[in-house]
Amino acid sequence: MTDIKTTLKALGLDASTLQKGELEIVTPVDGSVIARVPATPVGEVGNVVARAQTAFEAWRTVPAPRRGELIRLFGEELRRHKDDLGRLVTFEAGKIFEEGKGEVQEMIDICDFAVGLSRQLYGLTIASERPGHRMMETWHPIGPVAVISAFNFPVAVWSWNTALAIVCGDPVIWKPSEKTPLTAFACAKLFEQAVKKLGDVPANLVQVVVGKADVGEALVDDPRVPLVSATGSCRMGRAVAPRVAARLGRSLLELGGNNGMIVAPSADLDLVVPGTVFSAVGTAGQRCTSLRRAFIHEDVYDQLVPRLKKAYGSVRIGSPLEAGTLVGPLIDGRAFESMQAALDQARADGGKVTGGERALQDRFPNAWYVSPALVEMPSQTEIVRTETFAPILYLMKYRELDDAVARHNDVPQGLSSCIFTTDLREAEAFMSAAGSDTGIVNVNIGPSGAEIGGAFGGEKETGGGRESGSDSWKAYMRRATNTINYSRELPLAQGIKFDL
Ligand code: UN1
Repeated sequence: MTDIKTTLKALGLDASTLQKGELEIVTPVDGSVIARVPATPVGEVGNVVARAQTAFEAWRTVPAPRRGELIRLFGEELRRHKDDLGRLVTFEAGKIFEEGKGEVQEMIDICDFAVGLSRQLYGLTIASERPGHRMMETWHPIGPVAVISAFNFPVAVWSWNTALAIVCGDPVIWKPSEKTPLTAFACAKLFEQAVKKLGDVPANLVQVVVGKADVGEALVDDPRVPLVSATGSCRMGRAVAPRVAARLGRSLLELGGNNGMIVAPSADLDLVVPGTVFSAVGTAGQRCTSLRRAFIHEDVYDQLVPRLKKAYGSVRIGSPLEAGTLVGPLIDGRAFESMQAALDQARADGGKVTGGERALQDRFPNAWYVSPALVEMPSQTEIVRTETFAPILYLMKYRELDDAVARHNDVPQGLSSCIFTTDLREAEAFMSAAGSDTGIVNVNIGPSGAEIGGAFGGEKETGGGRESGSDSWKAYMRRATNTINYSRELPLAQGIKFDL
């Protein structure tokens, strides 16, 4: 398998220049240090924003379809480098190569979407109540957008934001997770290639800042950044949102999930088993959309649970760089500790744990591989209501659908959910106003692995933001309502007379 140096080189990065900074980049694959990256000095953030502001002033007047052309070229770079970037995601975030490539495919897809969108930034024409008047709305670029992204989707989530922001006329300042700056540098390089190919593009449309919370805070507090799009934990969102709100800026939050599944008596268990395994153990349970809670009807519980245990037993845990591996490592030792703490608490609450132990310790003493855990819970205790970023699936029984939906919704988070049923009434009830309260609600597929075409995000502590497809682009623009008088009179709205 190609090594890290070759991968970096293929992406236009020189490994030897990435050895001097204070931030140690550790690959979760084997726990070794693969780079040392300098943090952006906090005092430099203001200059970065100023450069983005200058770029904005030029970019906002470039016709949107031409802005789309830049994203089309960026998509071509991504197609060309899909394997290299996918592999770098594997090195840096530890997800299996197949999923690393999937992440890059997600970037390519959003680029295609954004190119089409660049000719469809439509506003409405609205009937005016006044004679000889016309009303319409126009969408304009809003300004520099800060994108704060998480380690688990180090490139795709950034690209959802960036592809849209760029066609909407906004430069991007990207603060990647301090665990995954290399993929950010690689994306910025590929973007630069597209800029060069198009030509006559303002500098600094995409800038990367690296660092810990202090760098993020400087960015978040800057009033020249009208929109902060942040993906990560609820804790991070709670730190970011009030700061942006204090300066009356906009934030777009995509925070934690605690995604549930209902397995109804009519469910096709041949779909439930693989659907569950992919969404609960894929990405080692480190997706914000990972399946964490299953409510299984008591009539099928005893059939399904042994099948799940069997499937879990056959899942191959190993280096994410090796073909055939389905479960790679956790991001770090802290993730392992919080997984173990959650399992201990679940046991104390009466849960029966299968799996969850450390794996491959001999081969990778400095990395954190685990066997995914199934936990049969007597009820939805506090630990089940908590998002633990690890492959833990809590299994619970239900009798009445209404009760299962109520328990499903009885968590602070509201990102994604699903029901497996072949009963139309149950499926519709789950998707109805009185059904699941999450932003993504699926039928007969798991809660993870969304396509880019839909709006992505969720309610409650998930933060309410929507990114990616549908009309999410509107978050990246400002809306102007225009009223045009083409008559020779000046009638006032609401019929007000104001005669001079
Ligand atoms: C995330 O984990 O932050 O729906 C994003 C999914 C992916 C994106 C997950 N398309 O699972």
